[in-house]
Amino acid sequence: MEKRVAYLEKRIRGKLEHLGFEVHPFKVGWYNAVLPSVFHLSYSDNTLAFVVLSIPAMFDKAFKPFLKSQPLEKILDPVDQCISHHLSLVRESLADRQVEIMYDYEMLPNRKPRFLAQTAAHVAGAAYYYQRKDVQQDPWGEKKIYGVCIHPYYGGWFAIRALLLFPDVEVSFLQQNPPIDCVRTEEEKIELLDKFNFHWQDWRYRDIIEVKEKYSEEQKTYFAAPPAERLKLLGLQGGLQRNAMH
Ligand code: B12
Repeated sequence: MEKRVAYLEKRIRGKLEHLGFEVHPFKVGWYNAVLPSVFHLSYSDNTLAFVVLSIPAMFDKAFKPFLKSQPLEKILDPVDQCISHHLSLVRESLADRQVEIMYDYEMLPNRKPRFLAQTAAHVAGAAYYYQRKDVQQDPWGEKKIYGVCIHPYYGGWFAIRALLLFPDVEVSFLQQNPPIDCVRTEEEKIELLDKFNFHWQDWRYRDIIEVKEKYSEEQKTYFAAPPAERLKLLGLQGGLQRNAMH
């Protein structure tokens, strides 16, 4: 790997890994190559980017401490605030570099997502993106079937949170590692897409492979609750109101 990439990767990992994030480098050209131009990132092919995932540990290592330490903005989602807090710290720590941060929930004026998180995770080798076209005997007829990424250690128990893009860093020799195709058989792929599309609320698609770690009961309860109820569950409603008054 190029020295500059290794250096930046080490700096970014140093800031994020102990908080329950994973970081995977890729080149914009790998991403643009599999997408039609409406979805292209408008940077040259050799531009360096990183995709940032949250893994199960993020909830205890980053999110709960964040809630205790930071005043919350009432209108923004607390997990999103936590993530943008930590990625802003990464940007500050790399003050000598221009860094563009893109979040998974950001939409463009044409109402398309700013970046396709699953495609980025796949081309970066972080998590295989299983799509309808990966199945030969398609049982779904006219139905719209959304694809889903599966991580080799965490199955579906993770989220793709952001891209960090370095507009002034061009890398020619970054090696592309293919994602691990961990959902091997046709039957399992069908089962996965079925569960993700028609039963995603029961979490079972996330266990399509054996996982190293998954969300705790507390984390599941938090994410399953309607947004207005979530902080109450962590016993933090009072804290939010107190902060919101200041
Ligand atoms: C809009 C959106 C939705 C919409 C529409 C879904 C959709 N896929 O279009 C709705 C509201 C339905 C939805 C629902 C859910 N979503 Co959603 N959603 C998104 C969002 C914001 C954008 C997705 C999008 O618009 N894609 C556009 C379409 C056209 O892209 P596409 O289908 O991938 O097609 C492209 C590829 O096929 C590519 N392509 C072509 N050939 C090839 C070849 C290769 C090799 C590759 C890699 C790509 C590629 O080209 C196509 C474009 O032309 C993403 C976050 C993001 N920024 O990406 C989350 C995201 C996809 N959702 C996610 C989740 C978890 C969910 C839910 C379970 C709810 C939840 N949050 O818990 C449900 C499950 C689906 C269901 N059963 O309803 C996760 C998926 C994580 C994962 N493991 O894959 C994401 C990534 C959010 C995240 N932060 O992690 N979602």
